[in-house]
Amino acid sequence: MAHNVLFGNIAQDLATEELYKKAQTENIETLWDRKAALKSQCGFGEQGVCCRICTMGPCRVSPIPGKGVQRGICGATADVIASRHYARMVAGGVAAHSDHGRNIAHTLHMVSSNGRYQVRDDKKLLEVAARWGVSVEGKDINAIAQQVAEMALNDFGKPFGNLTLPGSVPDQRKKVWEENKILPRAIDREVVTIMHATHMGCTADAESMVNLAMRTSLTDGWGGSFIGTEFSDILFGTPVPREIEANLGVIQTNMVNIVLHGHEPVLSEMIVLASEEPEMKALAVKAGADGINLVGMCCTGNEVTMRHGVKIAGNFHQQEFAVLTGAVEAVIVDVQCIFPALATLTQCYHTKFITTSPLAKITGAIHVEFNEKDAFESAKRIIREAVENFHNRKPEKILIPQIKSQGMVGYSNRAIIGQLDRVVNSYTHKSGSFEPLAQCLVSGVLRGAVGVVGCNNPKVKSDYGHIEIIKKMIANDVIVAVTGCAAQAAAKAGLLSKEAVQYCGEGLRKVCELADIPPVLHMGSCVDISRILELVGEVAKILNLDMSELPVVASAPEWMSEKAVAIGTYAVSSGLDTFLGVTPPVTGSPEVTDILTNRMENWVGGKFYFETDPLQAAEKMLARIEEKRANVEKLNIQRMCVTGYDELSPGF
Ligand code: XCC
Ligand code: SF4
Repeated sequence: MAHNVLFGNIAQDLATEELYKKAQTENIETLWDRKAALKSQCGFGEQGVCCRICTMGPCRVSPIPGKGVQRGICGATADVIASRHYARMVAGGVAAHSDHGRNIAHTLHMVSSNGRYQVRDDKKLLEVAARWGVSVEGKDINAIAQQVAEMALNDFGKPFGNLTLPGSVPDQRKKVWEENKILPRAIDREVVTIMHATHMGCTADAESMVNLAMRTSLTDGWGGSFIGTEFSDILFGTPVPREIEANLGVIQTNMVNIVLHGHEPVLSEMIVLASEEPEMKALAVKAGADGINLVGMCCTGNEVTMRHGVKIAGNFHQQEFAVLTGAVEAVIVDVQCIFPALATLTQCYHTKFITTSPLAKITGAIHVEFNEKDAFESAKRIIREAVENFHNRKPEKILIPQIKSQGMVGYSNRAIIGQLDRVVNSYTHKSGSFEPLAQCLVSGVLRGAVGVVGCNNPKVKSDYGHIEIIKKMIANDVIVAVTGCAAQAAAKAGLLSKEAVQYCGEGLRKVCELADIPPVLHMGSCVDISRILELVGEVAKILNLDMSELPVVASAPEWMSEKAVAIGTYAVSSGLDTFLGVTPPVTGSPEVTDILTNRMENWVGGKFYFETDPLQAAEKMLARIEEKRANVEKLNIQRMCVTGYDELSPGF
């Protein structure tokens, strides 16, 4: 295997760089080597102009007018081909997020007072029950939970009517959706509609194709993902702020190290519970270790760090590097974002690679199926596999980079409101709302807000895009919410710590000090972008504006997955400009490019920006935020006596 990627060029964080060197010495292949081996990637694929929808093809058409083949065998143009491909990416992403949500709903349906799955957040359940119109009078908490779960499960495939939308969607936004015919119907129905419309011989009009994709994407953000987040909070607790550590340095020499990787909290929650059992600890000690050290990766990592403070080993690009430490007894995965490469890589070490979901079996992995009905026993079985593996370690192969950072996680919306309330005089300020935040935006103390989300992608040096953009935002008084692998990049860079106020502009620094928050708020996993939607929707409602009028934008600097395309599309459809640091495969179609980066704004008030240079992207984001500030600055909000925030809102 050729290792022709230069040291210093693969990742922003030094732990990964250190382990990449180890990989080179041991002649172990990583994603970077496989990327280099591909040499140049397929230009047709990259521009979205290769169609394989029927077997008359594959047809690759030329993106250059008048040059090369202009149409597929059926006559489909580059615009048709690229738009269909884009819509299928959206459908793939929506399916993944929403099926995750569905699984959580099924788990909620299993709650009982003496079982392993219980209602942990009654308050949240009652709020959610109200939204689904479930009457709670005289009902036992488990019965309410089951009925809520049933309502939600039925929403996935209901034959008539529209998605049950959360109350946070402003009326103005609903109107925009109605006018554009993108008010979503049932979740599964929209995904199926895309699969149908993109079938050979259906939609052959780019505008109409993108329109269908927009409607479908909304079932993710405001449907499947929303359900995923809310029901996880009911089942496992709504996150509260807590301090954590992040980066590969959280792996410990003298412990049984278990990496939890994937997305759904259903299994990982049980593993956390089971690992705390004295019986499991004793087993680890008997095996010669000091105990069990759970560490998280990707979104499963985000779920358990938000609720239990489980340390973050790293994000998407670090999954192989965790194994390369030689000190990981088991990588336990559920679904999504799992490299099949782990199967061969783990064979070079003592590490067990354990798949648990029938949806994500991987050749070469050990499959220990996780069964919710016997969740705790399944979890213990899986932990036992790891503990029994401890004695197989090869000390000469161990290298744990001593690199980690501290930071805060756990900023659910309830937690954010709690922080805001701490400094507010409760007799005038409606406590329990985002009002102070809205005020800070209006006064200009905060210039705006941005959600930085998404993956790593070897087209970008790992974490470089995330970190440059976040730093530029906070320096300019723009508060940042992060989720997914972007959140973990921020954690590793120390940007989730309260000390990160040193990088902030004056206004943001004051807000953070008063509310006792870091300038970059870890709001969870990628399905938890629903928390960001909820926050933006609620702030818009307070100001009686549409979401598209707020100085708020979204950014996915290093995205790679179909889920990210779904997210970007629902963010734009919700009115938020979305800056993509990796160009989506549509540029072979002048029309689709124009729709995404231009026409969409006329439809829904937001659009995509393709900008691969993070510094340029940051400039454009700030310019757009300043432009949108005009909408909030003209608001003549009655001055509210808000102690603490007073000095921040001198204009009121
Ligand atoms: Fe996966 Fe959610 Fe992307 Fe990370 S950020 S690589 S999708 S784990 Ni969602
Ligand atoms: Fe080619 Fe048309 Fe078939 Fe696509 S649908 S593979 S463009 S013939």
